Amino acid sequence: KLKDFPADFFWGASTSAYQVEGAWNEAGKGLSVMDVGNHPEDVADFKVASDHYHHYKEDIALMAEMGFKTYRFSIAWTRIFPEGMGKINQQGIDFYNSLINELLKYNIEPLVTIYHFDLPLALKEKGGWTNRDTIAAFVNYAEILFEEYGDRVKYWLTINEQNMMILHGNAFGLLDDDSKDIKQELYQSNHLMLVAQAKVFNLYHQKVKNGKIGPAPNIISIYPASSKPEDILAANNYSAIRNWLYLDAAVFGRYNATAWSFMQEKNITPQLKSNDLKILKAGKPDFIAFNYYTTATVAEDFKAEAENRFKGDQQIVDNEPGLYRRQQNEYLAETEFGWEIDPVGFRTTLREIYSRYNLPLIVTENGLGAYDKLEAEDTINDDYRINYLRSHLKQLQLALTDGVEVFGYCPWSAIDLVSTHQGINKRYGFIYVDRDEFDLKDLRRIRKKSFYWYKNVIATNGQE
Ligand code: BGP
Repeated sequence: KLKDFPADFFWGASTSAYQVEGAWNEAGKGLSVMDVGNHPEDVADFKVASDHYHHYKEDIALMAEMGFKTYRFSIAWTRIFPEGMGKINQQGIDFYNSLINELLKYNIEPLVTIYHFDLPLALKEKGGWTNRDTIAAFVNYAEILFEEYGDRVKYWLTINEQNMMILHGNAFGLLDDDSKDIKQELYQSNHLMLVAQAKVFNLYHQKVKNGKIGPAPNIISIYPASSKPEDILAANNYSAIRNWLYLDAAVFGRYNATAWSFMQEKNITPQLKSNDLKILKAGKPDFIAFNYYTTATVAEDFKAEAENRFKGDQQIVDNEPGLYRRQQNEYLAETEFGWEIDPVGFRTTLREIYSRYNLPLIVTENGLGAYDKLEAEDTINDDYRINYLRSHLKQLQLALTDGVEVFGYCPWSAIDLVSTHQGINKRYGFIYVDRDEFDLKDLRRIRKKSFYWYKNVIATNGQE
């Protein structure tokens, strides 16, 4: 018999500041790396995005209409500290006060990501995460957020998808493109982010007694391409480097041996200061948030005959010479954007995380990017999205039945927003935003078919 979703389950959805807010240079906001990044020319940048900055009341009213219990959003570091540190921008503080109060008006619990890819440009210019001063800047920024909003925000996420920022080469603009040894600098950046995160866990627990904080990496099950022992070893390598490195550091305060020896072998071990490991150990999360879209299937590296279908970013993420190479999974269907769809892998992933860390879990992203079509009478028939989410929820419920402790589900995304590398027409939302890549039209909000479906999911606590 299936276990019911807990009565106080956090049904909601997610967004991030630079992808949804727009108002990129308004109200005292400073520039972030996302505002100035090498954006592909054929897709929208983040300057206007969904203009949530000016539409947030309307957007939150729509979330309330769906019955959201929680809303996961991120705070733009550069609205609070235009230069990353130093002078505070009061207009930025005020904006998030209004947004949080608007949510509370509808009894929607704010779930706040402190840092979602949008490193302040001023910090990047001083070396970004390769500069130890960025640790202090991040801790100070977090401390201001706890002081300003900690009375009303009870759930915090430190860093969104730190693992993707490291594994995607320099796709998130952390470093200068001409940096000497990108991989080494990325793993150094990774280390400083881990230390900064641990400090923030610690600080939060000292300062605030009745709230919770956790990390938010992207975690997925990794399959071996065959039962060949070398392929199984490849999957084991990839899991250690892609998934567990980040969560082991966050939860246990240490690097796992496989990840560490990988860094040694590639000559990219971070420089540790004597206190770093102590700091890592001292900071503990209260829960684990994670993002899940798909799984990955890998083989041992030296199969020349295995044509690699995965290009661009994914090639960087999923190929590591000598250790693993991504393959297509012949059993899985794909989205229009070539992402494999794997609901069963969601259950496996939930089990893997829970059994390794034994902490409560919340899903902070899961969803399907598609070219939605606005049809007559303002309808969007996104049955593909409903099917994707329904099949994942089914597996989530099976994982609950397995005994995995999950306290919330926040698909990506609450409302259409600009994809990190693929523009506005790769849509994920329950709410359509009427604009194109380069024609802003009127930015009208329109309820998709999935909007009504999700409303019913929430109203029936997952029964539908
Ligand atoms: C995650 C990010 C989100 C969002 C999402 C969808 O990696 O945390 O910010 O972008 O993926 O990805 P994409 O926009 O590339 O389709």
